[in-house]
Amino acid sequence: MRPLRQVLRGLFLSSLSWTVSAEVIEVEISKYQYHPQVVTIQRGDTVHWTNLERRQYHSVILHREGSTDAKLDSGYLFPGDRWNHTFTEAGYYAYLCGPHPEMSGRIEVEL
Ligand SMILES: [Cu+2]
Repeated sequence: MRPLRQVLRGLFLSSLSWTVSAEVIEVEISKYQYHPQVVTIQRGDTVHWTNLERRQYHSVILHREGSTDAKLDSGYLFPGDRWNHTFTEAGYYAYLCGPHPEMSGRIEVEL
């Protein structure tokens, strides 16, 4: 068994590297699509969605595959609106647009 001090140090270092490496990833919404449609990120990263349409509103309804957590819903994003979410758990997240369920995207969060 590893000494407690070593374990704590490991935890500290991993949380530190999280903070240092956390990134913001942009996803644009235009022409009824999310760009890019699939994004691979690291745990702790934040994804920003921005609606670049001229007139059409969209939304982001997100859930982690296999989880029973409530879905996250951005609400309507009108032209120029932004919404973000920070992913703290690894896994595959599928999302779609409330008004246009044929619009879909995916976030893959690596450990
Ligand atoms: Cu939409």
